[in-house]
Amino acid sequence: DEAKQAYRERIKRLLKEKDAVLVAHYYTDPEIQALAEETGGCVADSLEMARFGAEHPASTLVVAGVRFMGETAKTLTPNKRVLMPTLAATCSLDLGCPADEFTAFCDAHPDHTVVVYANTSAAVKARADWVVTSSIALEIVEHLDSEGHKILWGPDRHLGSYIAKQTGAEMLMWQGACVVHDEFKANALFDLKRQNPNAAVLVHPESPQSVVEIADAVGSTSQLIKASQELPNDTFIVATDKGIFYKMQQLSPEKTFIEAPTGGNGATCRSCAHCPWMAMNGLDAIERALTAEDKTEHEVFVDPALAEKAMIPLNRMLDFAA
Ligand code: CIZ
Ligand code: SF4
Repeated sequence: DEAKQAYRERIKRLLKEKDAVLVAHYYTDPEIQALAEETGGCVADSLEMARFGAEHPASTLVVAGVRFMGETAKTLTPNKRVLMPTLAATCSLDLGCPADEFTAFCDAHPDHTVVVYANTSAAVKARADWVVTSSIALEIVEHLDSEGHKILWGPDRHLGSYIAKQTGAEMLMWQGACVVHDEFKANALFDLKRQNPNAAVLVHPESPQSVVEIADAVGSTSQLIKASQELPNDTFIVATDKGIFYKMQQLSPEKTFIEAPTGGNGATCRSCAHCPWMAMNGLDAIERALTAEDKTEHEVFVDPALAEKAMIPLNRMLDFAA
């Protein structure tokens, strides 16, 4: 509508004026992803967001996603200004893994190699030997396992169990979960699959094991998008944040995408397959981030000493992925 069009025009102009680029996650709302694409920014998973931001020449990155993504951008490019629509956009995995408690867990198991998921604070990353995103976690754990490492994993227990099962690696597990993916229900998904016998089921491994077991393809956001293009099915049931439908539908306009069921017919679901923190990245918030005189609610800072430590396991991942 008109008000949104006006927002988009103003944001486009502001991005140019401020030498800024918009980097958006697949789970943000469709209009945010479209705006990032239109303005020469990117829409990606957290690994690609980090890489894109680090390589882009703009002096300011506007990170539309959640806090840890902004912190990662700042850690990798301390010389850039990193703004977020709101610093209040957090993640239940990050919240559920406080640095002091996680550090104590690591200290209690000094013979373990510490591998943490990207969905963590810079302080948790600073205590890790490796950072991984879901698109590269399997390969990195496989590599570490083959070298005989015992692994301490955090924070997502479902992703950790999935990786342990796939690789056979011995993994000590922090017990975190994602409020979105944890809500997918295997029984209801099974019923939905029966009603749609031609549909392929795509599942993100932050989902419970019972849901992962029903999947035709399991993977990170970018891997699930690829599967939606490559599998021959005309219909897909998708168990991840519904923000991802924007890209899937854009790449395969002729296919049908159905949301996987969350808790009790929607009556008891907390998130309904859309991350409440990703949803905070509205057009209004993006404009505020670019115009606010006082950037307290928008600018990401990471303590330089912490960033120096967090950079090591982050770069290990980026080098491994390269
Ligand atoms: O669930 C998330 O926050 C994901 C999938 C992040 C990512 O790796 O892109
Ligand atoms: Fe965190 Fe889950 Fe939201 Fe991703 S979808 S940011 S893992 S709460």
